[in-house]
Amino acid sequence: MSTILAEPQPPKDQDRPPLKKKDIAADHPTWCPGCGDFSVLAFYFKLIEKKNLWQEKITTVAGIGCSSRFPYFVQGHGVHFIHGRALPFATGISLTRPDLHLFVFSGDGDAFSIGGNHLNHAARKNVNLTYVIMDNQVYGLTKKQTSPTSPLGFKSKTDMWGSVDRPINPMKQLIGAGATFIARTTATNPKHLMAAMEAALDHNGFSVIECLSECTEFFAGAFDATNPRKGGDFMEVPKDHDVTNESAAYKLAEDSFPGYFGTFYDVETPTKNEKEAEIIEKLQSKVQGMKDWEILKSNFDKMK
Ligand SMILES: Cc1ncc(C[n+]2csc(CCOP(=O)(O)OP(=O)(O)O)c2C)c(N)n1
Ligand code: SF4
Ligand SMILES: [Mg+2]
Repeated sequence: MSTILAEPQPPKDQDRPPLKKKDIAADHPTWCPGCGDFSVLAFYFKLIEKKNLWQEKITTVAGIGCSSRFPYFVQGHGVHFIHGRALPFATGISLTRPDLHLFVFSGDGDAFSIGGNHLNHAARKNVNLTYVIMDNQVYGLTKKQTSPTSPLGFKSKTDMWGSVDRPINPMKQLIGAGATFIARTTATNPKHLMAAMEAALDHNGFSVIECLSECTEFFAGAFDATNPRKGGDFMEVPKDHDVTNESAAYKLAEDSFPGYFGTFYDVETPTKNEKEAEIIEKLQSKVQGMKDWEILKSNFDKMK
């Protein structure tokens, strides 16, 4: 007599133990000792643990740069894409797989220099993803060139006599671009960094964090002025700041370096994901029951 064996069933979500760091950590990070990027990675792991996210529910995307090595160090789906092009690639993932938590990591060069145009468009379209810009005010991977956030007078391989170009103000740029959640933090303040990452993840839409992350190799001490342990001042966004007021956010961003830390702007508006899903649903109801070739033929007939 034959016995019919039951098909093995995947564990139900409520029976699955939450991931621990050892389940999510992949290769040992290859950053220089003391690099601020270690801290961002550590809090990414903590966030995944805290939010009970499993590997198949997250995707980590990055461009090129020291900071963009991120996906290699995460045991999960990830893409190390072209320099400056992480956001268009991630936009495709976000629109086709709205069930995933999508995180994109970039450096200041990747985000504001070669990828500056993509950043503007992903922000104005309000694509649902979380974007962390690890700003060290220098090109680290390529060994010290001036970046769009390097301060005036910064001596580098591209500006041996000191940079003469005014640096961009990341907060002003992001507000102007139309990002719907904008926060500023630093790798040396773990509690603040974790809170910023959690708030960004909880936001529905394009959430972006500028995280000051020191390059100990090519711009050591760049952020001492933000670190009370180094005699600096960590100035939080005032408690009465209205995060839904764009002009107030812009006013906060006008403060000179080291500036404020916290959430500058946070508003809910429909995402590109929601708007496209609506269009697709409407159109699908019109072609219900039709074969693919019939839909194509009807479209071609309309063009005649
Ligand atoms: C199309 C293209 N142009 C230039 C480069 C060379 N390149 C690699 S990383 C990089 C800049 C890295 O700086 P940043 O984005 O600030 O990252 P960091 O290394 O500082 O974390 C440049 C110019 C490249 N890889 N591809
Ligand atoms: S070069 Fe700078 S940014 Fe790159 S790993 Fe080293 S310390 Fe970090
Ligand atoms: Mg950089």
